Amino acid sequence: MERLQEETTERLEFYQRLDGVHAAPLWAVLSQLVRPEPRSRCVPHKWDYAGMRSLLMEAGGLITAKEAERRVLVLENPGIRGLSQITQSLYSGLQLILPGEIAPSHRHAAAAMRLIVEGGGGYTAVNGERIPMAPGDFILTPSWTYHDHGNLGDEPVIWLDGLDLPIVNLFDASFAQTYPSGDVQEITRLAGDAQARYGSNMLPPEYVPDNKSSPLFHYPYARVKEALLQIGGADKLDPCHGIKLQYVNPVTGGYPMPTMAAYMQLLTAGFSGRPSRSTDATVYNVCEGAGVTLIGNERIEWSMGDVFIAPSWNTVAHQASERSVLFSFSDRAAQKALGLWREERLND
Ligand code: GTQ
Repeated sequence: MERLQEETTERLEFYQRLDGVHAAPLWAVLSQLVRPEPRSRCVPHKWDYAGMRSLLMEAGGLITAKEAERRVLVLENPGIRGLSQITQSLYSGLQLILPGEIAPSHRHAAAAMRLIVEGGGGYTAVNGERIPMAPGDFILTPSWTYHDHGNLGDEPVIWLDGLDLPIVNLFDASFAQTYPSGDVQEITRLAGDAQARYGSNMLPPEYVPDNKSSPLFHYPYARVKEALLQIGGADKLDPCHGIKLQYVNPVTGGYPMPTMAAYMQLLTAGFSGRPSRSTDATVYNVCEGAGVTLIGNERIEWSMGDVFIAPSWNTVAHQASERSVLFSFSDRAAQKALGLWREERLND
């Protein structure tokens, strides 16, 4: 696939005429187009939480959440600057809501996942229900559902957003609307409603979902951590991933959203993982602990709150200097649905 043709003047003249009719010779681009294996333009990178937090606070003094609509610092992969993308397929950013603020209600075709990093008293309203936010909580906003955010507490609330915007835009399938009557959607359900209906290992009889996302919007950290610790005390660790669980849609047992997958993993103190690689570029957030992850040729040192990215098909090996919990998300759901996803475990 790496063959290069010798170009004659005759051929070059021909290519020029092709260019004039908006056509091009495949043989000149074939090896770029049909790659023998993934070679991402994205690079491994870490966004240091302390630095990003102070920039977010600065943003908090410059613009209100209401004026910004969403006061977010977009995390741009250094290999593809200017596209508002952290990977080829995903958008990610850090969002701040200050006490008393409101981020007005809107809906869009893009689906969002959120991992709360800091603060109590924040909430997201989805589907007529207010979902409280606590650090480590995983919260979903399915495609085309109205959502607004607020902060009823007395400290800043910060979370990591993950959206499938680049996928929606790849398909030129983006729609968005603001809520028709005011900044805040009408609350029609009691707090904990979705948790009770769909999050108790039970479902309403013959339940038929009305969209492709999990009807459960809130996966509290306390439960996830308890599960990880319980398994960690009993089981052998996976040599690459430690103790890792994936978030599920309770109706299907599958991924929580049609495009995105998300995970929480526990690495015991001193864990030194074997390298593996997969086709889904993965965004990590450090919920607890500290360590180092070797990604391709980069060495990424991380601690609580840091966000880092492992591009597609880069080898990833985690090492934890203390007991650590890592959240991660990727486009694995989309890749699997399309039959593209691959994984390889390497022996080191
Ligand atoms: O919270 O609705 O980071 O619409 C980017 C776009 C967050 C949101 C983002 C959004 C949102």
